Amino acid sequence: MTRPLSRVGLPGAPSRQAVTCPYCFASVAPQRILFRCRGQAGRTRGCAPVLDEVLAAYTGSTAGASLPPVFAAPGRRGRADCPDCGRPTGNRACPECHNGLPAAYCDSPGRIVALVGAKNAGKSTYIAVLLHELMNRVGTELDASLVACDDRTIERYKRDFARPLLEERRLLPTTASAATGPREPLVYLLTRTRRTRFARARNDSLALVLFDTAGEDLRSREVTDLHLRYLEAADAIIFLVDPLELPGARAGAADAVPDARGAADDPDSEPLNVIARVTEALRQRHGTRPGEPLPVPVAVALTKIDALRPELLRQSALHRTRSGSGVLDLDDRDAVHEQVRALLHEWQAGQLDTYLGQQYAEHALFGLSALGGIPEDGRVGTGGVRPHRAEDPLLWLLYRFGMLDGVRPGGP
Ligand SMILES: Nc1nc2c(ncn2[C@@H]2O[C@H](COP(=O)(O)OP(=O)(O)OP(=O)(O)O)[C@@H](O)[C@H]2O)c(=O)[nH]1
Ligand SMILES: [Mg+2]
Ligand SMILES: [Zn+2]
Ligand SMILES: [Zn+2]
Repeated sequence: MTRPLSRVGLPGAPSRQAVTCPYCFASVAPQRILFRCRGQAGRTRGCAPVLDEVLAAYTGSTAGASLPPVFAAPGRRGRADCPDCGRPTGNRACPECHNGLPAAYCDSPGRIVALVGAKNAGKSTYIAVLLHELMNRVGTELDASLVACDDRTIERYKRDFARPLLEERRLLPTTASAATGPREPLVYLLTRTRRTRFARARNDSLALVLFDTAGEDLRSREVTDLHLRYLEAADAIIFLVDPLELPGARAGAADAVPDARGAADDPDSEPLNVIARVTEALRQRHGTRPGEPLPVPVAVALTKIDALRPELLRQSALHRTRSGSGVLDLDDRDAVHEQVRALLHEWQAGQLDTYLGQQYAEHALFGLSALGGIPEDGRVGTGGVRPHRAEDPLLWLLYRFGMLDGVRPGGP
């Protein structure tokens, strides 16, 4: 089974490692990170805002790009004095795209989690629900706060995810290709307070960078440049698979489930082909030889398990709810992994499991439902959004990153 990665680079041990910008995915040496003047505040004098053209080019709009200037400085303990107005500042910015880099992010190299999957796999729905769970129930369970790193993330999460799906209960539209407009990741800092018996409370941070890729953009080999950089920068992958798209799984679908509208007769959108393209991108960055497994942990989750026949899941690990005690239950983890593996083989999708085993040092299988029920007429089903095991892949990744303990309730 799984062992946590070494704690190298995690908070506590300040690192001089390069920081990957969560917005443009450039790898930046710490001494190259810029400072941004804090500007005027009340009666305190400081630099006036000016249009930051680099930032405006990144966001594709001048709105919100009028800010006090950035400057390069050696800085001490993350602070420097503005050369123009003399005010000290601790605000940091990426030298490539000028987006703000939170101090906690610069101190602890962010973990970038890439979320991928074919068209219609359930990615956008999953992002909406996962973030909501982390801000509420799961956040409370883990003693973790999830804070957006910029105002655009807050606004876009509300406008494009939470309001339509969670408030108005409308299904989300198909994500438009990045070719039709600039796309930006949602950037959050997840901070966990850990209280151990002997040590004082300690905070661990993880940057959660979610980029809602359009399934359409992962169809072709010419994945856009930003996608490629995103995938190359990923420290972990969550790969979503719609079980109803798997060859043998239709028979396992509940009667109420309409025919799949996604990949059915498009080989480029088959889960195996999508993950193969992602794997190629990762290999370029890691420079591994073809036979060598990639070190990036990959969580593969079957989405929409509410749409499977109830008898497929009855009395099974997937059907249970997690105990929810702020640790990863490794017995439960093994049981779910084995059950999903068995389902994949039963559905003539064992190839997927075999391929992942060959290409990645570690992959873990999951089954989840973001909505908790079959939607009707473009709307969430009558009980509202009731996620089931949606947080499981993330909990496993936290465990792999050394931010969550694993226990075996049934003994070692
Ligand atoms: N039954 C069920 N259906 C779901 C669930 N999540 C998503 N769906 C269905 O799958 C459809 C596609 O979900 P999206 O989240 O838009 O999929 P996507 O991967 O973002 O698709 P693209 O943006 O086109 O790449 C939704 O409109 C729902 O009909 C779920 O948990 N249960
Ligand atoms: Mg989408
Ligand atoms: Zn200044
Ligand atoms: Zn950047």
